[in-house]
Amino acid sequence: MCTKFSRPKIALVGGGNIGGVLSQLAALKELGDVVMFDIVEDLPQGKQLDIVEASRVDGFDVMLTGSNDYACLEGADIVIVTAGLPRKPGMSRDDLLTTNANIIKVVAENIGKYCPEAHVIVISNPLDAMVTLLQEVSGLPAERVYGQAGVLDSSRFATFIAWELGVSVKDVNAMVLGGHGDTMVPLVRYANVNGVPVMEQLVKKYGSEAKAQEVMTAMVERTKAAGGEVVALLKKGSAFYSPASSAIQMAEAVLRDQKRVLAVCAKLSGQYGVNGYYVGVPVVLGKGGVERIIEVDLNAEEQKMFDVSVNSVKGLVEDLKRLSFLK
Ligand code: TXD
Repeated sequence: MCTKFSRPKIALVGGGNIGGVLSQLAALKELGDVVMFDIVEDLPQGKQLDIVEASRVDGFDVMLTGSNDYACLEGADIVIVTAGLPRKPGMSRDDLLTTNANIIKVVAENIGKYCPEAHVIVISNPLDAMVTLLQEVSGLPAERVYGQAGVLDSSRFATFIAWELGVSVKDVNAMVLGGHGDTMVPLVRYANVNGVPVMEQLVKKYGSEAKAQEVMTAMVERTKAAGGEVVALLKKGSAFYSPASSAIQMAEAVLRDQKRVLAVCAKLSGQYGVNGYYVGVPVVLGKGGVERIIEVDLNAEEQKMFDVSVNSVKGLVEDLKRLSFLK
């Protein structure tokens, strides 16, 4: 049975590794009541019961339920989608395309049927292609369907910078644009520690432009490969704590109308010279969803990297068309 509560309703489609952490974080922040859907019988019910039974200890006052029936999505204010398979060592995100497209298509149909007024945050990989598919099949407007990748990729970049400079990660601002793949674009020129450019600090630290550049390039490359680094260590499955935290930051921005400026996989309509494709860009995220897309001035080199990234997203979308998932 699915109960409709008066608090915001958060629906999680997928009750695996990321789904579990999403539920616990949403509860700890009291963002709303959480219903978790999964096709595996009893799994979402069991996970939700486990998390909610700590409510007295953690002091959260929300309800968590699990279901194997898509009807539980009814009335959701926000849906976070993690359904699908994660990568195994040696796999690229794109290797998941057909398998996860089959799953996302069904998820999208049910979102369109049961909660067409909801916001949807897609996490399933290959991210840019799955968001595109979910939006087209569900029929929800683009400003309410977006993907999580950039918040995590930016956080990874910021973490490496903080470690390198020996400063609090809280003072590091770093952003990663483009698709969620090997072609993502960490914005080196804009990375700063409380306003002071990171490159400037690296040059001071190492006393040479060349060495500073070498250190920065290593951080950029580690950021691009960070998902794979975790996959290789875990052996089974991919990162799940950090993607969950990142999506919860987005959900909070929407539910509490925070107007956060976050790197989000959003549908562009001419910005950055791109029309009709989902790509990671900074947006203002609030109760209207993607309320505004922020256009960062890119120099020729950055624009070139961004275009390469957009082309890889276009390639995945073409594949989805070829496989008849998209029109
Ligand atoms: O930043 C990002 N966007 C990501 C994305 C970072 C890391 C991992 N990312 C991707 O998220 C990953 O490549 C996967 O595609 C998803 C979910 O990762 P998770 O680690 O949570 O995978 P699990 O633990 O395998 O959970 C997936 C759940 C599992 O419980 C399945 O039973 C369920 O999805 N599943 C379904 N749910 C609903 N409907 C259908 N058809 C279905 N099929 C499987």
